[in-house]
Amino acid sequence: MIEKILIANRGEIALRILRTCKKMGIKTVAVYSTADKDLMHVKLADEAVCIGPASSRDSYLNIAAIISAAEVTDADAIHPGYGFLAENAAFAEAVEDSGFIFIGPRPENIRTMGDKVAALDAMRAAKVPTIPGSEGALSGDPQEALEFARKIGFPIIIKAAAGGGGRGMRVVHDEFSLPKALQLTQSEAGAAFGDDRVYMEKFLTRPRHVEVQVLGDGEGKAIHLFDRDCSLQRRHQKVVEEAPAPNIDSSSQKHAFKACIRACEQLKYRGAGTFEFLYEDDKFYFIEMNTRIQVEHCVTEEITGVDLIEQQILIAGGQGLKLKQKDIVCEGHAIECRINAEDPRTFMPSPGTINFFHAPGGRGVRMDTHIYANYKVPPYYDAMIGKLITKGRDRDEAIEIMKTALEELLLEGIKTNTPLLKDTIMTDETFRQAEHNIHHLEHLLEKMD
Ligand code: MV4
Repeated sequence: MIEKILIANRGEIALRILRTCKKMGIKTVAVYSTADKDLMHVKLADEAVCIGPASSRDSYLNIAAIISAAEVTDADAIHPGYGFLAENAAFAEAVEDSGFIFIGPRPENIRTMGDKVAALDAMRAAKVPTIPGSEGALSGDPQEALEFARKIGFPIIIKAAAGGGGRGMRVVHDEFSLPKALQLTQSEAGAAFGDDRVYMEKFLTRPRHVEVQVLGDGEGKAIHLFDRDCSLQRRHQKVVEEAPAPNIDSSSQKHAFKACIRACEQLKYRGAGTFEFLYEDDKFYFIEMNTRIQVEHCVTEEITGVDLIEQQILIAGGQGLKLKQKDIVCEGHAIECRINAEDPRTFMPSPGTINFFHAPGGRGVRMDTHIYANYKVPPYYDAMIGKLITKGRDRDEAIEIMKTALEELLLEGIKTNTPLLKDTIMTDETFRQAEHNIHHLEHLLEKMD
């Protein structure tokens, strides 16, 4: 039984986890850096431990400090949230070796999904559709690479096995550029990750980013909780997400959902996970699996009514997965806007004191944020200060509620991306028709200036 959870994170997700702990009658331990003593969840937690200075390297990424905090407070389990140590297999291992429950997958599954070559091997074994490519690491021989590329057809993309989330990849358009591109991607990967393995895929030119939420019991049973579209992004930072993914071919979708469940069953996957796909011409292609709760989990909660953090805690506590696939129904449509402390035109971070804050509300509106009036956004961490989520009977209604909610969101003292969300994105005809792909927002921003 889990009676006390240490929350190894900060900001809105730390508060999100704390809320579910309170609902479940579980005691909470907040850990915080010296720059974060005024965080809302630190005030609300049963106990709070300072784990180091502002720099995340010395606090939120300090494994020894976090485990010490769990020891002195006698916590039973550690929830890593997202980012920081959430997908660090060595952390999950250290947590378990110290006698605590890691609220997440087994370290071995985290490690497999961190190695994109191993992840693709696991997916092919489970018959999850992948992009035509080298099916394994390239040897580094330019002749071998050229043969793969000719078979697949240009353009191709070379990706680092240790990369992911847009790091360590290079698009190649012709045979002439291939040898240099191969060498560069390899040496950059070696320098950045200490692992120079790379692989090749056909480059899809106008895909959507569609992902599937899953829950596994760790013993070979798993369910899916439908999909999300996260195509609206800039520089690999998602800006707007929604669930379910609109305009998806229903037969391809059924196959993708079944394949995700099959993969979880083969891996004996434990807890919450996300299968990321590129979706083009009515087909799904697996690219990566995330072994954590994600920022955008809220839109899935809104359409299914499932508290995903609660499910993570129940599974980690050994209560298994009580939910059956037939219990999971998709109702309505949800949209999430990420609210960032940044200049809406230049995207420069805008930390500082929030002089005034009014959160939007009303039917179909949820705002997950840790901010409050006179809170000072520190300059040391991610610019995301909250998420505005709306839910409607259908996509059009969710968008209309979002427009009203964005107008109602009042925040003074720092710059935020609210004007971009309200005036540019929610009124954009391509977005409103759900005809956008992963490049759309960047094209839209180019046209603006
Ligand atoms: C791709 C691709 C096109 N073709 N792979 C970028 C992040 C990483 N998760 C994988 N990424 C991509 N892989 C092939 N074979 C295009 C991207 C990509 C992308 C994917 C998802 C969301 C946003 C993106 C932005 C640029 C490129």
